Amino acid sequence: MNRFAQFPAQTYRDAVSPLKIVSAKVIVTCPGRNFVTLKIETSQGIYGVGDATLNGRELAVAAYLKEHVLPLLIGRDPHQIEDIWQYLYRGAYWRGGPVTMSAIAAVDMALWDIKGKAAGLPVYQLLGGRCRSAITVYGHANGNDIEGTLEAARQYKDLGYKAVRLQTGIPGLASTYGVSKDKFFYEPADAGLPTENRWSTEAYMRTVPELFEKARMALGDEIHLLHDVHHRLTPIEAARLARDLEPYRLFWLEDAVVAENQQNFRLIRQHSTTPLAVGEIFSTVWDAKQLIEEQLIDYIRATVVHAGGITHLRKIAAFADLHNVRTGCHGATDLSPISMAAALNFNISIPNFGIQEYMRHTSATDAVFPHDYRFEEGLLQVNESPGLGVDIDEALAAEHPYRPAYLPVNRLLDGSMFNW
Ligand code: EZ4
Ligand code: CO
Repeated sequence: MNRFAQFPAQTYRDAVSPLKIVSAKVIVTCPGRNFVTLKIETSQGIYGVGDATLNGRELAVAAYLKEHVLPLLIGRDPHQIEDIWQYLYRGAYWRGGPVTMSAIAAVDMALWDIKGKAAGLPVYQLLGGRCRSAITVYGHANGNDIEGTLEAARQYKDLGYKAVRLQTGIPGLASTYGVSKDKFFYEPADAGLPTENRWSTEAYMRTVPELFEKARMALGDEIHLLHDVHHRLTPIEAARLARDLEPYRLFWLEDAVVAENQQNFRLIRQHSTTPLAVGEIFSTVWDAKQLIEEQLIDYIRATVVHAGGITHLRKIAAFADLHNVRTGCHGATDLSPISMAAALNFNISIPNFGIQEYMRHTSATDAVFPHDYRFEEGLLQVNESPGLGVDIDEALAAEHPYRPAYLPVNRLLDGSMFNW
């Protein structure tokens, strides 16, 4: 017998099912802010949509998809989600990174959408069904000063939110992360060239504990309070802030330090019991391996669009579940309603869901992306329609052409470049 005999020469482009991918296109639209959407069409008229938005670098992902991914999809069986994922990930040779993983994510979402529509089931049913009745979300309360932030937080409480993130302007700084011009719709990518912010860690460290002390007094013990440091502290500074915030029992302290060096989080852990969240900019499980394995964090913020789609996020979540880490998917407005729909189908199907970030899209965005999910009393209800329960209105999308928009950059008071 020939030891080197091969399996039958099936080409994996051949559809196992009768369904075939016949066309795919990338749609860039700016209904108030930029979104990149992938639409994959099949031989049986079923199509799927995926989000490929990477804030401030949108056209890089659009080009990656158009030039290097779409030609590889035509003729494939859209049901082969895992194989297509592996083909795009391993097959590129150049693994990972936000551009590649956002492109793969868009394909993955669109394929799950197609599978759901072909089966006549919402995607979460294909992922194992419901593990909970609805998805707890947190909103963003912010103000130019502590009083303004508390006022916004009261409004979220009145809307039924069970969790709210608090960010406040810092005395002495003209602007900072998380404080919006329009109080309900925060969009940091606000200019054709990056806006310059100035930063003082000292001023920030003085203000935040006072914010949370007053917030507990004003809002009570019941509501979950969260805060995003947005990568601006060193490990020892973060350890001190996390310790100073302990009396106010935060749900989490997010992105306390830059996570490129995963062991940064050890020092914070040694000094504080404030729960830690990180990972909105992670692309793969490898960005979080040590963080999860050593239980250095409590919540992993990796999200469906920037971390390779539902297929890869499920693996991250399963790995996290082994280590008592829950999910807390990124859900800012730069993630389109397609990402939100995918995240909700994912969240409802996994055992270790923690919380979902939810920033409202503007009505212009909602009109371009009609969707079935809905907010009720601090919870998001998931679609019961087949697939992801979200669509793109292409005619409307075409009325909003792309506009260059960058995230801000951040400098210390002496002018040194810093993390935004
Ligand atoms: O700054 O999505 O927790 N949410 C965040 C976001 C990010 C934006 C960047 O595009 O940190 O507001
Ligand atoms: Co964040």
